[in-house]
Amino acid sequence: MEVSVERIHGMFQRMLLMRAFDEHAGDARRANLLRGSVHEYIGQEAIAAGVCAALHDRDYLSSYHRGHGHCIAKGADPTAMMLELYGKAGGVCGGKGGSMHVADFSLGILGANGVVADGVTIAVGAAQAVRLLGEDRIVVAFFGDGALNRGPMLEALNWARVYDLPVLFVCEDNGYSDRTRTVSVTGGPGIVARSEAFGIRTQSVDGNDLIAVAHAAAKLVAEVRAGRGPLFLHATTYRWRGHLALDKGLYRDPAELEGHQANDPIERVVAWLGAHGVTTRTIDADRREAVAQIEAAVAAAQAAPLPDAQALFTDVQDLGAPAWP
Ligand SMILES: Cc1ncc(C[n+]2csc(CCOP(=O)(O)OP(=O)(O)O)c2C)c(N)n1
Ligand SMILES: [Mg+2]
Repeated sequence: MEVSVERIHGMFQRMLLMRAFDEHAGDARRANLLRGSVHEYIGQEAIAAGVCAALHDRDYLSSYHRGHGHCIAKGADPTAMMLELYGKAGGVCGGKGGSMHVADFSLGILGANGVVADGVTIAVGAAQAVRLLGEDRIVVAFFGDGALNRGPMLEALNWARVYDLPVLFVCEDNGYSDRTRTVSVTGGPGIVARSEAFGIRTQSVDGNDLIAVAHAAAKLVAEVRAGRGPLFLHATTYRWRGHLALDKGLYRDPAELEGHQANDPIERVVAWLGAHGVTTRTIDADRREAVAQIEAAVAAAQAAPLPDAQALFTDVQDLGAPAWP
């Protein structure tokens, strides 16, 4: 299944937006301009871009704590996301969710999630609903390598297989679970063996190679759409920043990071696009456009008002009387 140069170019533009968004988000958190946790996606952009390009607007997506890239890749508005990170009115969740809860139900984005592996159970629940309602959509669950060591993840894999649900599981294997090397806390032969143990066909891909991810995802998504799910994509990658914005990453060898930075997924696409007739001038314009778009998003977020105090009582689970007078 060939993916056109034009489509790869579009995915590349989304990757530039993700990079610019998280460069700002991380810096803003370190400068205490934002509250809460911010987990940067820098270095992993090819996975979200390649997978989401295979999805339709009506397809569902669930994410995890490193969730900004998935939302941008699925088409969420970076300005509404930035407003959310700044806790402002007009944010995708009304400014009440922050980085770890970015969501946009109108685009099928069921949300980032701060509880490791729990987004995967939400994805499987959504897939069960799709099946029960006879709807024509599929679900993609993004999660990290650390999620494979939590019970809910294993229950989700099992349930999806038992009911043959239309889910594509996408593991972004960056080698770390918080500040721990995942391999040092994982029993058995590894992630692929684990998903395959549930009878779920699994494909591995270099997650820093957009072209490879896009081709693998196009094929797997088409199979899930045709009713051959659930399937599993294992994408190897590396995160450039600390686990979260305030983590300086002192537990890892700087040479390890430098080695991975030389394997920048964005620069790899630049080389590929160049070899396929896209000019340096066009690429430079793309880079400027992404930065300008994020700068405009930041300016809008900084200028926007905080939510109205009454908003404290909306969108919360208990719709009864306020807990205090
Ligand atoms: C149930 C649960 N346990 C522990 C944590 C703390 N925690 C946050 S992220 C993380 C590691 C996640 O690693 P991985 O899934 O590989 O994602 P990555 O951060 O590498 O992208 C942990 C242990 C949590 N958020 N939820
Ligand atoms: Mg990880």
